[in-house]
This record gives sequence, C-alpha cells and structure tokens, in this order.
Amino acid sequence: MRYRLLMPAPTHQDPGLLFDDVARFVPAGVDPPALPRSFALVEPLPANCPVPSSWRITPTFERSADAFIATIPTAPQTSLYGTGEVAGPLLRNGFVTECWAKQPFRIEEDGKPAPQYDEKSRSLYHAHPWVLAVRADGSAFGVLADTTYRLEIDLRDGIRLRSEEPFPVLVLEAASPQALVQRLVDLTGRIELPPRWTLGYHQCRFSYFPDARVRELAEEFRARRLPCDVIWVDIHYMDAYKVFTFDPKGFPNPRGTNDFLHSLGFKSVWILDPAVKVEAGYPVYEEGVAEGHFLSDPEGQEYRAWTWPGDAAFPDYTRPETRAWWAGRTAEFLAHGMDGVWVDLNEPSPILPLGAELPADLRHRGGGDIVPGSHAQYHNVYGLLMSEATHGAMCAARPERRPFVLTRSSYLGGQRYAATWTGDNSSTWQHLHWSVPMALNLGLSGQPYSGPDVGGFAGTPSAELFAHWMGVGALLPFFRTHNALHGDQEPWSFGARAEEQSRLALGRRYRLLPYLYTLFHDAATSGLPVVRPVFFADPADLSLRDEDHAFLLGADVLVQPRLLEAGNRAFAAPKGRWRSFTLVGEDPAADPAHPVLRLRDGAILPMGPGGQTSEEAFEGPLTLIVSLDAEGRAAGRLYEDAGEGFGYREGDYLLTTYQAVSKDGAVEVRVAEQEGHRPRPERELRVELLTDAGTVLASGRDGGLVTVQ
Ligand code: NBV
Repeated sequence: MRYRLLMPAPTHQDPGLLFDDVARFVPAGVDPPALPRSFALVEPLPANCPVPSSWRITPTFERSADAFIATIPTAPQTSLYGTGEVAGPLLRNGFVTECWAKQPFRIEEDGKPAPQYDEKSRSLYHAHPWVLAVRADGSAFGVLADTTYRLEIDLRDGIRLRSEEPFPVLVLEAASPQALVQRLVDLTGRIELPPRWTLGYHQCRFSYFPDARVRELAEEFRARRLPCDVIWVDIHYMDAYKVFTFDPKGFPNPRGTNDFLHSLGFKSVWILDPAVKVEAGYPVYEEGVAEGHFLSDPEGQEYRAWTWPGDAAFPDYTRPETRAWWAGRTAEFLAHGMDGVWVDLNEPSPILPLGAELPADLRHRGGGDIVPGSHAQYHNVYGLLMSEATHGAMCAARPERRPFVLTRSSYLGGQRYAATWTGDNSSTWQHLHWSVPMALNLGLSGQPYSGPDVGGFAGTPSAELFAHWMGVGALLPFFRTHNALHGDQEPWSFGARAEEQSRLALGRRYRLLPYLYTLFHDAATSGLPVVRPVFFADPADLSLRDEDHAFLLGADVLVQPRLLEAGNRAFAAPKGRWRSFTLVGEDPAADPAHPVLRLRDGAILPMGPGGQTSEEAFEGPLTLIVSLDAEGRAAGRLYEDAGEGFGYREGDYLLTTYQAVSKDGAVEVRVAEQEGHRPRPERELRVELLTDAGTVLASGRDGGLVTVQ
C-alpha cells in the first residue's frame, strides 16, 4: 500500500450542488470557509444545495500521514484527457503527472542535463488540476481539484489526486465532452477575442540581434514574398539582460525598430522576464527594494537566485501593489511601440543550477483577497499573476487596443490573460507529433490559444522535418517558428525546396484566416477550443478516443498530417463522408509535408484570398467551399469585425450563416442569417462545390444568390 491510512472510512462532508451540473466536495474535517480563495474560478462559488441522489460521481477522500487523497473510480472504457500541458499522447489513461509549474529538463545519454522535456517529464510549465473524462456512451464528467498546491494526478486506475494540503473537488457533469469544456470555461473564464494579427505567422529566435538584424529579417520576408505578421524580440535586446532596459549598442532605439517593422506591415512582440538583477543604481531593482516588491525568505531577507543577468530578486505578484508596479513599468515599456508582450521563465525558474526552483518556504505577502502564504502555496499561480499584471498593463496603456500576452507558465483559467506555447521542445519527429496532442489537451483544459515552437527550440531540424512542422503548425492556433542559439531557422534556411513547402504552408494558413478567426470568436463566446480531438466528431465512437495525429480544426475541418519520420500511419476517422479539399491548388498526395484537409459533409468553409499579411488576408473576394450532406444541404458561419479594438462589443461585427441547398439539379448558396451591425463588405462571393466528379465553381456577389449548376 502506498499511503498509510489514518482515517478508516472515506469521508467527505456535506457535498454541495452549486449548479445543476456542478457539485463541490470537501474532505471531512476541513472548514470550507477556511480554504484559500480559488484562482481557477472567475467568480466565488454560490451557496451549496444538497446533491440529489442521482448524482453520479462522488470522490472518496482519505488522509495519509503526509497527504490528502481524493479518489474517483471510473467505469471501464472511460477515456481521460486534460491535465493541461503534458508531453505525450492525447489519451492520458495510465499516466501520472504533477501540477507543479516547472522548467523541465531531461538527462541526455551522456548523463548531462538538457533543459527540454520528454515523456518522462512529470510536469511542465503550466499547472492544470483538471481531468476531463469521457464515458463509453460519449457523456462526460470533469474533475477540478481547486488547489494551487502541488498536486499529483494519477490516472493509472481511475482518477487519484494527492496533495500535502487538503483540497476541495468540483465535479462537473455534461452530455458531451464539448459541453463539458464549455462548462469548464464558464467557470474558469474564456479567452478574449485576440487582435486579428496574432493569427498570422510569427517569426522568433533566441535572439535576433542587433536591431539591424531584426530589420534585415523583416525585409527578407517581404523580398521573398513569404507571408508573416509578427517579428519577435528575445532577451538580447536588454542591457545585460536587465528587464525594462535596452542594450545601448544593440538596440539603442527600440521605437525606431518598431516603427520600421510597422512600416513594412509587421507587428512586434518583445520578451520580459520576471527576475530583476540585483544591482545598485539599477532603478527597477532599487524601486523594487524601496517599495517592498520582492520575495523574501522566512527571516524576511530578500531572496536571490541566479538568472540571466546574474543574481536576481523576484517580484511578489501576490501583492496588488507589486502587480500595479509591474503594470506601470510594462506600460512605460510599451510606449516604445511594442504590439505584444511575451512573459517567460515565470514558473518561476532560476537559470542555474539547471532545474532549480524557488524554495517552498519563501514568503508571499498577498493583499486584497490573497492571504499571505508560502511559495508552496503560490508557486503554481506565479505565471498566472504575472500574466494578469502584464495583461492589465496592456489594457491600461492602450485602452482602445486588444491586449496580446504570451506566457510560458500559467494555471487553470490562465486563458483569461494570455495565450501560451509549449515551451522548449526539441527538433525531433517525436516533438513534432506532440505538438498536436499538447495543443489538444490544453484546449480540453480551457486554453484554446497555444502552439509549439515550429521546427523545435533545441537542435536543428532537417529540411524535411522543418517543412512538415510548418505544414502542421500552419493549422494550429498559435503559429510561431522559434529556436535557440543554434543555426538559422527561417523558412528559407533549409534550401529552396523547404522554402517552397513553407510558402505553401503559409499560403494555406493565410487563406484559412477568416475561418480561424471565426473559431477564435467561438472560443471567446462559446468556449469551444480552436483545435479539437477527432473524437469530438463522435464522442461515443471508442475507436476515435486515442487518435492524436489527426485533429479537427473547429467542427468542420479534419486535418490528417504526417507526423512520423518513416511514412504515414492509418488514421481513425469519424463516420460520415469527409471530402478532401485544397486551398492553394496543392496536391497533398504529392507532398506529405502538407496535411490532408477534409471537410465534413454538410459544412461550408469560408476562406479569404490569402496575402502577405493578415490585413490583406481579410480583404477581397470571399470563397466558400461547400460539401453537401445526403439531404443536399450545407451550412457554415463567418465572423468578421475590425480585427482590432472593442467595437465588436457594441455590435460592430458581422456574423453570417451561409447556406447551400440543392434544388432542381443546381445548388443555391445564399446568406441564411446574419447578426451584428457591421455593413457587409462589397465583395465577390466565389463558391467551390466539392462533388464526386470534382470541384464545381460559381461566383456572384456576397449577400446575393449564387447558383452552382
Ligand atoms: O529568453 C530565452 C529563452 C526563450 O527563447 C525560450 O523560448 C524560453 O522558453 N528562455 C526560455 C530562457 C532560456 C532558457 C534556456
């Protein structure tokens, strides 16, 4: 037996029904009002009502000498997902992971540690105490351990949760996994509609240096006619890695660099690290000391650890004053014209020794509704609170613009403040594969806006691997190439063929942007993720439960990529007909770097003309790809707005439902419904009808009737 039981009977006290489909269970002997506030939930929970006798899932609580344990048995053929950011397959049955935000590292064959993850990594940068379970009949339930403390999630035999501190468990019930994810984000918060440019392609490197290199890179994208929206600036822009400074030689004029990027139609995102160099005369540090912003040890001494700039102190983001200070500094930083902010190393992670963590007994002072506590209590929400402060800074500094923050670490509910990426992956086929299940499980945990470092952060990909990664990355929510200090990793760095393959992948992405933006609108309103597991198409079909090469983009597009070095594998495909289609006249059968795309029967897919920037990709003719169902009907939606700002909240948007109906040997396509006050753009409407005999084309005016003969 793993844990010694001190209390004989499994117990909980007065479970409470919070809503019809959400109940809370608290271990016996724990006073619910004495539990710390929830960081996952947007609002405090309502008062309990008695749980009806028909309630299906009741955790059993036990207490051992050193831990509190909650067990939730699962019926056979229950599939388990979620648990946030995890390396490995989509289906999580049989795995043990830990909610403990961590910069992972693995031991290489020569015994040396390397700062990347593999399937043995028990925890990565995020902490998501959440399991999504799909029963054999396709109905679903979710288990949320509402704690910020370290939590083990053991899925080897049902669901077993273990922590050193007592924790309440929320159980959510839903008719389908889709409804369950929606319910989760009702409670933990939805993303805000992102600025439209963030859906384009991002080029990053650790680091483009000096500023002339950034400008050269931007010019090269335009000269080669490779679509790109965003150039990223990593830590070398700082003066000796000091946060909120600029290297006087390498980046003397950040405003000028940003102006230059803007003049070529790019946006920029610049990195910020939480750690502040300990240095007399450095205003950020001195201000931090004077105003009490840094974490201290139990004796009250400022805590220091070794990071990029050397010895550094760490802001205590549990303090409202410290979040406000950070936000103020960030707002000043933004005055140089950055369009977005990237917050890194906020697990938080010292750089050396590798794998180092902040001590569990550091003191967080809290404030407002955050009570003072130890680092053991607040470690997992450090990234969440830093994201919140940074997001707040963007909103305050530019109230008319939508914020964009990318964070490496966060916690359940972190989608409220920031998008994320899957950290320091490696340039291997295995990591290319994991790009898919990692984005899917983040989506099933409430975070729909994620993607991998395309091409891999550590190492250099082969031309073939890079081209495949571009092909898949183009179809994931966040599409950014990034690499470490190794060789170049731009679309043209791997020879002419890989450049052409990249151009095609980018061309596909930019044509799909109107559909993708519609999916982000859905994520921001209904809460459904942008990329979804194939089993969403038929949750009761057990054969789909472990499919994690193929995935769904929204509900209508099935993506079948090649993710293995040696050839492809058979995909588990949902029932019904999914016709293949192309976006830029490509032949995916001829080049496996481009995933096969299939459209659900009965769906209409809206597409734009493509372009060099997202700006261009939303102008000009609209194309609808139509696949009729057995009744000869199809429907699809398109969401449009200004792409920036908040006018959409006052109705400045257009949400159109297009409909296709076959009638007297022809197919009629028209607007069936529309919502919002935004005028319909004067534009051509092109229809591509997928049929057994090939694609049939027709065109007319958007808003009018288009007949396909
Ligand atoms: O800022 C440098 C890197 C960054 O490029 C990477 O994406 C982060 O995950 N950062 C980590 C710190 C260095 C880690 C070795």
